Amino acid sequence: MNKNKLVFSGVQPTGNLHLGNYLGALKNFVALQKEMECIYCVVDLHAITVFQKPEELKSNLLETVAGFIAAGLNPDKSIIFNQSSVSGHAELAWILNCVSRIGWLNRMTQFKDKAGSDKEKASVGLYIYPNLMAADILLYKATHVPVGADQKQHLELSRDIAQKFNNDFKCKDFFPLPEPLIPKNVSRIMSLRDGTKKMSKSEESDYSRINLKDSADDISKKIKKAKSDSDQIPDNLKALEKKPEALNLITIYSEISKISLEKVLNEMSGKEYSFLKNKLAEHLISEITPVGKEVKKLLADKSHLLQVLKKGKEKASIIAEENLKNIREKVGLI
Ligand code: AQP
Repeated sequence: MNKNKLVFSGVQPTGNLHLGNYLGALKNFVALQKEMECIYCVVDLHAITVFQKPEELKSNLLETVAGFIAAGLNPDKSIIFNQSSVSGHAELAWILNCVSRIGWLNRMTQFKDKAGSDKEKASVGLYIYPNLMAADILLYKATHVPVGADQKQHLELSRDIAQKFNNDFKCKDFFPLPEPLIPKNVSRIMSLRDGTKKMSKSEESDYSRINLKDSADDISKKIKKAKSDSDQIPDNLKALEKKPEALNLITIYSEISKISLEKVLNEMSGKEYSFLKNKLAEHLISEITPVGKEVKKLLADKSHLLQVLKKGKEKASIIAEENLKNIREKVGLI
């Protein structure tokens, strides 16, 4: 266990966890807990930057914790808690709102994507979301952040904020500059309906994603209906450049079967996509449905999940309070 490295990452409780969260984040979280100290947070304050029905938010929170544990996170090894239970996240976010620059936030593409065409109507919280993300990471002085590629820009902003804080308050190396840990091949799993959009919890069509709780039957149907290509499978990646849906299916297959992309193309070139889809569905069913069953089992005893959150909050609070004391001191707050 490397004591000089600390991992922090968060997942929003905005709906069902899906294959993108699983391959882009959760699998990486599980692997890292063997090597480093890890803090995994259900970021409910991030979720409310877009309106959430209160009852749904509560049940999504528990469902996300169940997803963490079902995917293999061990609450005795990793700290698992929800963001709003440690008030230091909000306090540090305010301090960092005063360090971060409006020009920096104006460049964030996720705000543009999520706010859509009428950004005047988006919440202020959605706009300053990346400052809260920086606070989440810096509150624990985390050194490594496992995320999907969609979060790379926010993480770069966290580094800029950390650097500016260290410069402004003349405390070189006070905040470490957090490093992203982005999975190489599966940095971005795309929608099964539109290969140019990422697979997402809030996408309206359930056919756009594989949920961890999907049954074997759901998975088969969704993969069968997934957009692919009328041509046969090519023998090289270049030929897939303008075929994002086909590339997405091949990428998912490569990741889930642990066969390199090149090898998949070697083995499957000249075959119809229906052949790939059948094999992909088989692999997904054998890897994802046991996780989904475990999620359902864990949700049957909510007291266990609440206990995990309580214990995680206690451990996270100790680190957060100690760091906040020093942060207040640097800023000149009494
Ligand atoms: N499609 C994806 N491919 C790879 N990684 C992904 N992640 C999310 N979608 C994909 C990674 O999962 C982690 C948790 O993400 P999140 O739930 O906190 O927020 P998100 O990225 O905004 O996820 P969604 O599903 O798109 O949620 P909504 O629809 O509510 O906005 C992150 O590490 C993310 O990179």
